[in-house]
Amino acid sequence: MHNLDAAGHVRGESQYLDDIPVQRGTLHAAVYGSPLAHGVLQGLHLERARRAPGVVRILTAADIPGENQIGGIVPDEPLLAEGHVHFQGQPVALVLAETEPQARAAVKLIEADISPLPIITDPRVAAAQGELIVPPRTFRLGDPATAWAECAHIIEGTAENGGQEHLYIETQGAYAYPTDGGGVRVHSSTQGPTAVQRHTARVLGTGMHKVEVDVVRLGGGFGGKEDQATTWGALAALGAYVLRKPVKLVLPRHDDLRMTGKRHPYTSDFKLGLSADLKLLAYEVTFYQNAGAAADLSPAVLERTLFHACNTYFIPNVRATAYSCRTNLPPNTAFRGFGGPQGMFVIESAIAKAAEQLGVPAYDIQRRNLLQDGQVFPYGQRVQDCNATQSWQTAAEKFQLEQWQAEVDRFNQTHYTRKRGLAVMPICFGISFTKTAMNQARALVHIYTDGTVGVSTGAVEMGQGVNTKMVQVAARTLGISPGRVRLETTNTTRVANTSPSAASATADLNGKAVEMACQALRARLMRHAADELKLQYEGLEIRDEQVLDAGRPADTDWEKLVSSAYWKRVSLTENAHYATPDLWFDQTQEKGNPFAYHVYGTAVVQATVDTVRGTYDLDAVRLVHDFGQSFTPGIDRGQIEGGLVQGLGWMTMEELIYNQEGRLLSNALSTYKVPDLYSVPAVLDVEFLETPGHPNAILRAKAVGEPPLMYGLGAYFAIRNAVRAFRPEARPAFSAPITPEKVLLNLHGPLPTTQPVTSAGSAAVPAS
Ligand code: LUZ
Ligand code: MOS
Repeated sequence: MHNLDAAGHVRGESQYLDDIPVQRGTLHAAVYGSPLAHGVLQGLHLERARRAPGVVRILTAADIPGENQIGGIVPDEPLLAEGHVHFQGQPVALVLAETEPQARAAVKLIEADISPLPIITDPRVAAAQGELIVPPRTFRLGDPATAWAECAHIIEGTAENGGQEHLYIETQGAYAYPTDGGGVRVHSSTQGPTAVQRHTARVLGTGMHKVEVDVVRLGGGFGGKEDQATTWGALAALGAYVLRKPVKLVLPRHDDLRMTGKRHPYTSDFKLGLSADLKLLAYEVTFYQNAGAAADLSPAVLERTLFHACNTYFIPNVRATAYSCRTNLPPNTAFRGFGGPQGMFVIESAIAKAAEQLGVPAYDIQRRNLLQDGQVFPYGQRVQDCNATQSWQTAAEKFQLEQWQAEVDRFNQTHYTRKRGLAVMPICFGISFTKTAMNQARALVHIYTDGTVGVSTGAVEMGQGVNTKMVQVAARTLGISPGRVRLETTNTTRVANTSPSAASATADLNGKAVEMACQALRARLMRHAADELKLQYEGLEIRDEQVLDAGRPADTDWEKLVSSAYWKRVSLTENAHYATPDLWFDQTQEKGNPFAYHVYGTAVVQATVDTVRGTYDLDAVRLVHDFGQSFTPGIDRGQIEGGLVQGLGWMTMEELIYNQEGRLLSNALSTYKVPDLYSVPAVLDVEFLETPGHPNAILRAKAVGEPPLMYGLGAYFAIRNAVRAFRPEARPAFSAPITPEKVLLNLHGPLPTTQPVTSAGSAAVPAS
């Protein structure tokens, strides 16, 4: 089955927020953001902006009828700044005008009196000053303190990664209008309709029942709209509520880049102990997360870093500590992988450093320490149905790893201006929201009297193909053609209290609810058929829209059956609730069973470095991935390709640069480089691992959204290996992204004697 959206996208017919017809009288909004990253807000000069052409009203914190608070996990984030500003671009005032250009022009006439306060951009500085978002957390297994004595080798070091801009093609935005009875309807480009609803109600000082949020689809989310769509939804709703007029707020790209949070930069210290035969015996790691100016989702991201601190390796003695550090940057947020990639980059760096000190290939260490059934993760969950070794061996055989490495070595012996590097990147990713309560979903299914079907869920279509999956689940379960099924918009009045579409779990959670609703409807229809046709219920089934009795066609089909059920007053609507079984987590012990299952896979990455210029090509990525029993292989392969390339970009070229004043310098696509078609490896080979899938996965097709991003880490290590093939004494810092500038300096620059501990995990440059 093709992706339902494919034709509409290609023809430009698919509806996004900006395609919703604009009602007469709609006002257009633009946001005035703080010009300084930290200070006391003494006063606002709005007079000139108020007199500007087309301006109808300017709203500030004082106009908020309810609570000026949108913090999801910690209540530390005002919708509009009040008293203090904490990051550059923090929303301070909302201009409402007759046209969008008028609103944006008026914003430029606003000035603020701000007495500056000291600005922190570096998470280690924040931690040293006690600026923590939440208390630190530590995951423990065994006892590293005593294990060091048994280690033949102990490797210590530092690793850091930069942030990452989501760069969804559709920027943040919302369109809100007043509804009958004093409510408001918000069309929002959000992954979390309920989050927008909840915070809008809070800001307006009304009940959630008066706020309806509707989502057709997003032009990309990647985590950037899991929590941070709320600001723009609530601002548009505030305007609509106060003025009783429709209000549209769509961020221009430049505002979106500078005002919204991104993937968290981290800087981390590691200590890894190995036995003489390269078994990992002990690991201590401390993560400093650059959270930005408010909590947002940072505590949850931090937690997932700890969950994935050992990637796909068993280490019997672990102590992993994580600090969420408050800085004066825009609050960083969810981004595909959600802290997992940051944790995995550190253990892979530690292994790479161990390999180079011991003079062995990193893959010798990786291979000897893969997880196996019966072992235990540091967070207490038992390793079950583990495909780590299977995926590694399949990759090693299919891609002839040893010969491949030998070819790379031969190439390097005979070439000087180009050098090659190879890296293996195995992954393990836990599927479920780490907050157990969020692992629930509902579906509402209507069968209409003509036999067509409408399905509503809490899933948000953001290009990942979840609507196509939901249609497949409904059609398969009911035994009818997918052409009869329509996926409705995601709407809080049809499906309430939803979790955001996130954590790779959306198809599983919502799909299970759809499956349950459709199973109930099918059973009800089969009972009705049994009554009508005087047949045994047990022998009845429906396949390809034909009712079968003990495998032979009975005297009714889908359409006739539905119609007759209606006339006999049988309910044709079902609402189902799904909650993932057997999940729990005890935060006082940091132990539990947080994940429904894990996804495994192994990628091999080859890079070629131009040793004169420092530029490089990613020649090939060949990977074996555990899809379980995929029922949408085209969509799932697309998720692998997209996630991988997003990971490659983060590791190699996407470099967020804030200056010491907390101003984003890489604030446009001329200064922030993202992968394009030419960055995609010439060879991109995706092999489906033969596995039975998992019963907690929808139709045994395992979650596929986030895991592939982490294959991209392999690019960092492949490039690093190529640099060292040219200059064996080079010790490139474990500092991602490994841009061509860094490669060039490592090829020809001075050799650092010790690895420098630098700042924010995003390159810091002096204020200009
Ligand atoms: N969001 C969240 C997520 O709230 N909890 C999670 O565990 C998660 N994981 C991945 C992406 N988003
Ligand atoms: Mo996401 S990082 O699953 O919104």
